[in-house]
Amino acid sequence: MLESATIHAIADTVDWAQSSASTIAKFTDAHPDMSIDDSYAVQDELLRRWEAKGRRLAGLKAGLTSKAKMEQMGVDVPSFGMLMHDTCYPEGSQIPMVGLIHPRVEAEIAFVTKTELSGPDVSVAEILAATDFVQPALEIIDSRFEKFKFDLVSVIADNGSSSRFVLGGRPMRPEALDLSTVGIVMEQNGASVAMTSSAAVLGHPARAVQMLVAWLHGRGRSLSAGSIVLSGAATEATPVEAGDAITARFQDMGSITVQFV
Ligand code: 0L1
Ligand code: MG
Repeated sequence: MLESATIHAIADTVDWAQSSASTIAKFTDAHPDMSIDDSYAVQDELLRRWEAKGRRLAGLKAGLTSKAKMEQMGVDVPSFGMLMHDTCYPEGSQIPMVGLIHPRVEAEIAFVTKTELSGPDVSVAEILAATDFVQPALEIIDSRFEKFKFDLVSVIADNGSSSRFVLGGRPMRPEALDLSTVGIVMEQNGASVAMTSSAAVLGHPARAVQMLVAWLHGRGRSLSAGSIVLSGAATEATPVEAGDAITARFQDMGSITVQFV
């Protein structure tokens, strides 16, 4: 593990880069021995600082949970990150480009839990029973690393590129649909840019929640009731610019539109 002073210094850099929309070099350039555990220690330090400033944790994100995303980013295991309450935008929002560097949009299925989930091996059935509702979501990711190039250790320290997220469409009870076969189409300015099925997320997006709960268990934690969980993008992320309108249509679950201004 890196020394605590180094974890704090990396958290300083991430916090500054995120709040000033500035790019930084990968952390592994300066710290080649940095580990994934170090990166999650950076996330813990970021959360400590953010909560001290009054920011609230709304939930957690699983990232890199589809083959398309893993191939796009050149990694082979998922990442987990924090969703802060003040980064949630309502459906139909105009999302300012100010404060963003080179954002990309992902269409995801969100889970909102109603009971606590804990343990090393919760089943998909247990995840669904603990889910209050599932809902279409957009995640706007924005890597703080130059040219969106990083390794797994660095991107986890950057809170998994978390930047903004939007919940919309139709909240549904999970048993009201087959979550493993939800068709998803993403449009940019009216043209289709991605078309996929929720199956691309580990065969069933609840498996991303399952992995998240197991990972939390390994850290002596649980997923509390009332958490929002983004299960990860089923497609590659779509780069956006000011003026772009993005609509994601989810079979039987409605659609979400946002505009970047
Ligand atoms: O939510 C995601 O899938 C992003 C995880 C981090 C990697 C990236 O920035 O694409
Ligand atoms: Mg995502």
